[in-house]
Amino acid sequence: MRAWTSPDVPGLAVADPAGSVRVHDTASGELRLTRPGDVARLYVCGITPYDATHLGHAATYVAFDLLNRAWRDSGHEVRYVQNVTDVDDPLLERAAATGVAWDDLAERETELFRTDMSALRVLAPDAYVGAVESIPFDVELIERLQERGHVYDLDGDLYYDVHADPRFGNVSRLSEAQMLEVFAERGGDPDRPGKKHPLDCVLWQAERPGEPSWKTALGRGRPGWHVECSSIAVHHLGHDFDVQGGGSDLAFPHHEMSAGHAQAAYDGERFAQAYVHAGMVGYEGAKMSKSRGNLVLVSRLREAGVDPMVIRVALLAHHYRSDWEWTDDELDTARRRLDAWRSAVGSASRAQAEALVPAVRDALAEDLDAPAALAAVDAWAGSEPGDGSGSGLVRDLLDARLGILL
Ligand code: 5CA
Ligand code: ZN
Repeated sequence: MRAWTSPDVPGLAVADPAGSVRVHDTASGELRLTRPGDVARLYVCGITPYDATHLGHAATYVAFDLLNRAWRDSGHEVRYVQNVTDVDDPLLERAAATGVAWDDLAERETELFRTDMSALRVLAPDAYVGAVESIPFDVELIERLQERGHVYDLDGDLYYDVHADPRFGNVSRLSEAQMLEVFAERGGDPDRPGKKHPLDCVLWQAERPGEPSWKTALGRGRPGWHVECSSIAVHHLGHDFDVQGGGSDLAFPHHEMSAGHAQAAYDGERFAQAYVHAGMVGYEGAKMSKSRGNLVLVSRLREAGVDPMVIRVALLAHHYRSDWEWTDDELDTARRRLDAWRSAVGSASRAQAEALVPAVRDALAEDLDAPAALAAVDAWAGSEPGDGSGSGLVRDLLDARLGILL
């Protein structure tokens, strides 16, 4: 599927001597030094395109954009893969409820997402992959699971035996009791009669009347949600890639199951080295979510004339891992900040710029601490004006590392 066009990223005239990034890994509960090989490999779970991009989505994609930019600035080539869940229950339900064809809805909202990501200067993935176009890879992975005896049939639907992967539970580090508390609200069906274990999840759903289906070696049907990300990641990145990312609501069941499928199908080969999760953005007292409808949409703000760089600064003002609540004064604060930077940049001295470079890099190297990076930029903007010899470097730094165009 077509991605969006990436903005250019300026190379910084000052090399990054440290060149390493530590991120919080949910699976170990610790900060982990990422040690990408020649190519850093990143998978970030993409949208389910049944409604427009809200600020929670945007915050998550901006967070992983910081990681992408940090790796690139420190000399790594990055291979970035993102999916689009362009067929799944919530999309089909919304399409039916609004009388729109499911594929038209998916295409329309995916296109809006592309426009929003471009406006926010989020670097595009190298492979932007739809669930529908990946069905042959899902089938291949499910067949491997079948050959290893990890799949059972329930009235034509294929279920995954959740204990097939001995490392089950290691991603989210939840007890099975805790898993059961959230499984149903996150797409699971713990109470379906006939399942061998309540946490088993569907790999392949047989054709239902009125729903789209595809004819495959598994029969007519459509893939379950988790296998989509297992097969796309394995196909486009291989096993043991550097970072699997998404919002914290994906740690369980989605990332746990995706990892389990890929590990069980490939005889225990590790799926990803680290699992990184962004906190949830709330609004009006609850997690911002398409299903609840308490949304602040990026596209609405843009239509109202808000500078996308103001939105980006507002998002970066919160550490990616924290849960936080959007309030209407976020934009004013961000606008004042950006105005101060824009009026100071013309008079940055070379010495000030050279001091700001490591301050921003060091903040981001330590678990993508954007608020600390922004505080360093504020401190520079509030210092004595210089001769303007450093303005190019400051502009490049904010552009390359923070995605902010002054
Ligand atoms: N298509 C699946 C992933 S394969 C999906 O979760 N789609 S989504 O549209 O529901 O969410 C897209 C991304 O935004 C996910 O990483 C999700 O964790 C994140 N996200 C959703 N709501 C919020 C929120 N309120 N705050 C922060 N991130 C969020
Ligand atoms: Zn996913």
